[in-house]
Amino acid sequence: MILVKLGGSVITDKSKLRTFRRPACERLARELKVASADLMLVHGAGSFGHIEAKKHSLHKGLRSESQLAHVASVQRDVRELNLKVLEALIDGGIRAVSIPPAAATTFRAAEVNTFDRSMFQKVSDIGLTPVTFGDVVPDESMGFSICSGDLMMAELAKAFRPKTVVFCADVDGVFDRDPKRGRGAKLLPVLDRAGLRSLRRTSAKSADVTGSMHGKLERMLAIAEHCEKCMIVNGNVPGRLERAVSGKEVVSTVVSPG
Ligand code: IP8
Repeated sequence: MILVKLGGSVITDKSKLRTFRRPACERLARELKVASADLMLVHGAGSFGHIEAKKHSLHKGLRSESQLAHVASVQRDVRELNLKVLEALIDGGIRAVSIPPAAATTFRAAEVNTFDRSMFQKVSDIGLTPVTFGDVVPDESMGFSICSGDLMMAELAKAFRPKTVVFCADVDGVFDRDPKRGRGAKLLPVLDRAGLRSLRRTSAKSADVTGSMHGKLERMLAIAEHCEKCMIVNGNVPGRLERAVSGKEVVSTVVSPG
């Protein structure tokens, strides 16, 4: 099985509220179609989630009743994005069905408390492709919290031990310094724990309620324990995702537990 996350920065314009990048998503769907194994998919929320979630501090949990209208509208917005992603996937020939995170998962303190793999298993067993996504979810200690698509990637990786895990991002992989802040950054073909420790921490420019790049890489290192290969590829460059899901050599960073 191959587990893929379509990052919010690839399928949406993260700087413009609720802006879907349909052509990019349709191309990625076609690239996924050639996968050499069954797929499970996760997508980020991009500008359908992060901008409003940050504005109303939804990542901090229930602090005032006035947030609840925003919980409802952000949840609606990420469903709207999910429907658009499903459309693109189905048009590309993938038999995608949606499983919202809270249908299979309970949360406490913005972490997964319980995860039930059975819905993903059933859907996959009959030849469909499960698709889950970053969402606003009920939380046992915080009222509600944000479930990043990365949290779902971690649970799916633990439960199903995929052969390959692919994070489809808007960069070629991990660089020795931030490539968006000047020239001369070198792509790291492999990143392990020691490599991560030596990277300088930088903060993302755009609104992101699910943590820093460093935190995301920590999570990827944990995911890498549950699969043969965990990699980051650039979803904005045509053909990279296709090569990754076909098991071919591709420009990427392979995240390795070391
Ligand atoms: O884009 C975030 O999911 P992510 C979910 O996978 C929301 O980090 C609602 C902001």
